[in-house]
Amino acid sequence: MVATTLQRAESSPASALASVPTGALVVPPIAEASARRVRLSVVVPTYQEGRNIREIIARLGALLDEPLAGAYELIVVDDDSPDRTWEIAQSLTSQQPCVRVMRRRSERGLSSAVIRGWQAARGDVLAVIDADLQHPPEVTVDLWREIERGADLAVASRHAEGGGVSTWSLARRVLSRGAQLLGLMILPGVLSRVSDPMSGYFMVRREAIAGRRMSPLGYKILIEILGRGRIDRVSEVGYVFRERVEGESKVTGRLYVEYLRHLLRLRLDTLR
Ligand SMILES: Nc1nc2c(ncn2[C@@H]2O[C@H](COP(=O)(O)OP(=O)(O)OP(=O)(O)O)[C@@H](O)[C@H]2O)c(=O)[nH]1
Ligand SMILES: [Mg+2]
Repeated sequence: MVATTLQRAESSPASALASVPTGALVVPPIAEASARRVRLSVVVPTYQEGRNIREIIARLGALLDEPLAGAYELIVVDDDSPDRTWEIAQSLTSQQPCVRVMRRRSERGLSSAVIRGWQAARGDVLAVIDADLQHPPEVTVDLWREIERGADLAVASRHAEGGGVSTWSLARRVLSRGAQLLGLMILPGVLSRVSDPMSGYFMVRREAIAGRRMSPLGYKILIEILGRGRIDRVSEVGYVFRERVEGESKVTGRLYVEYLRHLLRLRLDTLR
C-alpha cells in the first residue's frame, strides 16, 4: 500500500495523445513562441515496435539529458499499431515528460509519419531515428554536435569512416548499393551530396525545410530533404547499422518500387 502511494506521488499522470497534423506535408517556419526553449525534436516513427519502444526512449532520454536537459523532445509517431505501441509510449510520458505521442489512424507510411511529427515539433532542429535500435542511439549526440558546429544537415552514415552494416547478407548489400547507384543516375546532384543517401538517421535545421512542400514515397525521406530543402552545409557521422533483435522488419519488395517512383517524382519536380 505504502509503495503504491509513493509511486503515484513520484510520477505524474501520462499526458494526452498529441493531435495529428493534417493537410499538406509542410513543416511550418517557426516553432510556437511559447515553446522556444525546445532546441531539438527527435521523431521516432513506429509500427509494431512494442518490444523496442521502452528501450529506445529510455536510451535517448539518458543520452540527451546531458547536452540538452529540458531542451529536447521525443515524438513517437505510431500508425495505430495492433500491438498498441502508441499506448506503451504514452505510458512513458509520466516518467519522461519530454515524450509526446501521436496515434495516426488516417494515414500510413514511414515518410509521412516523420513529416507529421516534424509538423508538430517545437524544436529548431528536427531529427529522425528508427525505433528498433538498429540506429545506435549514442550517435544522436554526435549528430547534435555537428549541428552545433554549423551543419544544416547531419547524417548518420554507414559509408563514412567508422560506418558499416554489421551482418548484412551479400544480397542485401548488393540491393542497397544498387538502389544507391540507380538514385545517382536519376538524381546525381541530390544523391551525391552524402555518402549514404539511404540513411534514415539524421538531423536537419528547421529553416532548411520550412515552407517547402514535401511529397515523399516509401522510406527514403533523406532524399526528399536533400532534393527539396535549402541545405548548404552537410556533415556525416559514421555508424554501424545493427541487426534487429526484437520485432519485425516492415521492408517488402513494394518499397523498391516506391523508391523508384519517388526518385522519378523528385526528378520531375526539381527540373521544373
Ligand atoms: N509510423 C510508421 N512507422 C513505420 C512504418 N514502417 C516502418 N516504420 C518504422 O520505421 C522504422 C524503420 O522500419 P524497419 O521496418 O525497421 O525498416 P529498416 O530498418 O529499413 O529495415 P530492417 O533492417 O529490415 O529492419 C522502424 O522504427 C519502424 O517501426 C509505417 O508505415 N509507419
Ligand atoms: Mg529496422
